[in-house]
Amino acid sequence: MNPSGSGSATVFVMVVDCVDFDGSFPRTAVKSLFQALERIQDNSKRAKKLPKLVLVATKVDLLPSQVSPARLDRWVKNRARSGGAPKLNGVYMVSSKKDLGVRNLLSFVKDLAGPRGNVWVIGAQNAGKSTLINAFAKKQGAKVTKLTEAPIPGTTLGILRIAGVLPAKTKMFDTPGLLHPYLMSMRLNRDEQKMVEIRKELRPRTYRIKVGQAIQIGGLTRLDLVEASVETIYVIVWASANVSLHMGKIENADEVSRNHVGIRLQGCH
Ligand SMILES: Nc1nc2c(ncn2[C@@H]2O[C@H](COP(=O)(O)OP(=O)(O)OP(=O)(O)O)[C@@H](O)[C@H]2O)c(=O)[nH]1
Ligand SMILES: [Mg+2]
Repeated sequence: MNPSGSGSATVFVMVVDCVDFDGSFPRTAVKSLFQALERIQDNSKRAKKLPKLVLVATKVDLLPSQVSPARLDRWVKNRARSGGAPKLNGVYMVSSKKDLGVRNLLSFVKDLAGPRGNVWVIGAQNAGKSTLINAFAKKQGAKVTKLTEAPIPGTTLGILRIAGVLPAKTKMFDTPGLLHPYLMSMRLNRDEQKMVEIRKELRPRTYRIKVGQAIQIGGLTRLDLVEASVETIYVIVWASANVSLHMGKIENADEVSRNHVGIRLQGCH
């Protein structure tokens, strides 16, 4: 059965990076997309052609393995709702690298798109769009040119039509990632971006700090505990293992960063 009911639906596959959900969730694009969808919906004659939206949280292999799938599912839906995504046709957690959930997602997208649909893979830079399409192609055993995947945001520069993965008359497009100028990674150079990139399963690093103490997060940022209503607080840092952390007194923190940023405290020079 074709759930789109029309045989040719437009499907947006919105790819979000699990380990940087808020940073990779395309808020502005989602807002304008939904405003456009609402306008279409108001025009009841065209209601059948309503585009479909599938949210894909990718790179689940990087999350700590003890995170339960049900909890993750709830969390993703919550974050998406607060990010402004009202109605989703489907929510999928996948790993293109470890081939988790790719088959299910692909068959869902195929059903939604129907035999002559258009599938647009959209999302923030570096979210994992091209890698996901490559994983689709591999699943299909399609002989298509592999799309370029890279840890550097802004790898795909134009809209690319990918033939041979979905049925003949269905079109699938890879798109350049949307830019989030507020992301810290946008201010780093390529080497630094590679350094902060999360390549292995994330492990939390926990500190117990009191007022007057600071945690230096690589050369990226520093957290000073200036005031607290309790004696100590726990701080959990989720970052690539390549980003070294340092805890100490606030009064010494400037000196620590002067002496060690770029050497022992990496992530930025
Ligand atoms: N561990 C892991 N890494 C992934 C996964 N999917 C993508 N990546 C990595 O994430 C980085 C970005 O992947 P791309 O597919 O190039 O991302 P994109 O969304 O196409 O990026 P732009 O073309 O810049 O918009 C690459 O280093 C990939 O290897 C995944 O499922 N697991
Ligand atoms: Mg790409």
